Amino acid sequence: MIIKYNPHHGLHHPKFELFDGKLVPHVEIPQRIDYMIVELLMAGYPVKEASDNGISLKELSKVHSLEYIQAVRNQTNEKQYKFDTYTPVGKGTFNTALVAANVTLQLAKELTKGERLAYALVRPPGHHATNSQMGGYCYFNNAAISAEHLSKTGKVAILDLDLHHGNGTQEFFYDRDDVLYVSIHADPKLKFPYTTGFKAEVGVGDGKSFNLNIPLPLGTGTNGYTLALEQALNRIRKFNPEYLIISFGLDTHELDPIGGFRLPTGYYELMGFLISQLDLPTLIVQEGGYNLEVIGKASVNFLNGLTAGITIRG
Ligand code: OKP
Ligand code: ZN
Repeated sequence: MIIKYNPHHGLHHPKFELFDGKLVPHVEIPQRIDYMIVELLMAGYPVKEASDNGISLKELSKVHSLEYIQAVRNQTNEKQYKFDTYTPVGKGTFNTALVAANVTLQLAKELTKGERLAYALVRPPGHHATNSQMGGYCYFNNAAISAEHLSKTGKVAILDLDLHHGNGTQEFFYDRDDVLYVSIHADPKLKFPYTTGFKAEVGVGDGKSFNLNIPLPLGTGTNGYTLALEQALNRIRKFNPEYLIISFGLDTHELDPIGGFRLPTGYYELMGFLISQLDLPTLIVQEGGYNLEVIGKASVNFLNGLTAGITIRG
């Protein structure tokens, strides 16, 4: 198993977000990854620094428009490139987002060489970013860039476990039957991104029935979550992909400051174990998760569950 992070991820450090007309401290901060690294190392996981940017403009522009990439690079805060007020572009944003995409893509390439499990411990997250708009703390869609790459070798299932619906990822593959998008998230009537993530969004054209949204009520605990996860895993089994990408959010934790589900730290081990039963080469991409005290331990538990499952199956 490989775990990699970008040692310079702290160059992107949003201070505030504009929420309900007020400036509130930003939750998507560098300490998230720093705290997770400490817990993973203490648990004996091999966390390694990723090498610097090697992603090509060609790979990035398969998912994002050149105009948009330039806008992030030029620190453009113009409205046309944003769909909310939570996602500021600063001096370090372009490089940090670029390296996050790079680390994730490097690990995706490891899967094609036979690696069974890889974890991109990246920030900023990516699943809300669309072709030409940033939003929901996301700039470049790390999971989508990697799925696009892997789809050249075989079918890809994306399992989005972040509390929020991954509108960006859904949009990229909405008309395709070679990339399945399955997401379990909080009811979008009540939670960001508000306008997508409903059950009725099933895909279009060739992609019809290759998009599965499983919205759950606020307050969902372990029982409700496990039922949803079984449904998601069954759909993925039926799809029979070559690769699995997990958009891994830890904002489903009961103590998350912007969450709303009730999953305790110990539950993530079962989550990992259930997913391991798919028996697929798996790329984990870090998305959200904002309680610094719990995300490290929850992540360790998730890996414990995943790797226990892999060991049992030999
Ligand atoms: C990004 B990811 C609270 C409003 C926050 C934006 C949520 C972005 C979540 N101040 N709304 O999916 O974890
Ligand atoms: Zn989230």
